[in-house]
Amino acid sequence: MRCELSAEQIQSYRDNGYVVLHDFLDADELEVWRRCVGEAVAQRGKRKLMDGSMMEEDNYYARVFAQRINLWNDHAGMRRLMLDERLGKMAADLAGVDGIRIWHDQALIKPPWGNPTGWHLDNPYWSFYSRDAISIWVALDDVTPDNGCLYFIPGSHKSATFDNVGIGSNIGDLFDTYPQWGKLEAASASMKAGACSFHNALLAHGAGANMTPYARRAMTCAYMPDGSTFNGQRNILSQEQVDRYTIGEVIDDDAQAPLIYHRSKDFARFSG
Ligand SMILES: O=C(O)CCC(=O)C(=O)O
Ligand SMILES: [Fe+2]
Repeated sequence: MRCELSAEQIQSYRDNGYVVLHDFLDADELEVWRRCVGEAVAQRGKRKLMDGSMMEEDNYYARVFAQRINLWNDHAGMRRLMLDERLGKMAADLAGVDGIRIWHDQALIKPPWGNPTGWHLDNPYWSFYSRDAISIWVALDDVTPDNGCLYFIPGSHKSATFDNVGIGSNIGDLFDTYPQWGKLEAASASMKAGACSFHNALLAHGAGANMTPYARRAMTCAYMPDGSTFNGQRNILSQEQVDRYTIGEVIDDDAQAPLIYHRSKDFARFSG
């Protein structure tokens, strides 16, 4: 895994709200990621979350992608991959924060001839608000505009708010709320399998349709800066967790949102 980040890459992330890292995984690592994601997704069946509280619908959205969330919860190999401290350090360095927790991982598998992923922001859906939240998106197949690569509106993270604009089947609905972004050109992010991108969770992004007869597989993880507080939204939490937290309380439950990296010297949980 190539984890080094140059000062230019960090600056580019801060300016544009995303950065693409080519040659992230080598061929052997890519095989491990593909195998683990394949096993974990197969084992989930139609359940999006392990507890079955979110099931796959049979509609337009199910043909955007198969979404299987928090595979680190129920597959040992995914747990090893997702809890890797090196990923947390990359996210912390890009976001400019001290500590990183997993909010949720998710496999996003756009099926053959799959629908596009509408323009959206990530963080407004989550149970905490942060301008520094960040996600990694790892390409498990080569991705191009032909099969549903990501697109970003560079710099949009700077003027985004936390208002949630639901994601529907009109891919451009987000631009009704942010008409100034609707005049800008999007950047496509073609990648070879094994490359990855990081994007700010307030950056406008989407993905094209899959115009090929092959699946477009991606493994992603959403990260929460350590110290983030509950905002009252359920998102992936259980009703019991929602009832337990009060608004403004720090989300620091390691069973729900494990701390995978912290800059403090005494953080050595996963580095042995
Ligand atoms: O893979 C996709 O189609 C969308 C990915 C996305 O929205 C994300 O990773 O936040
Ligand atoms: Fe997203």
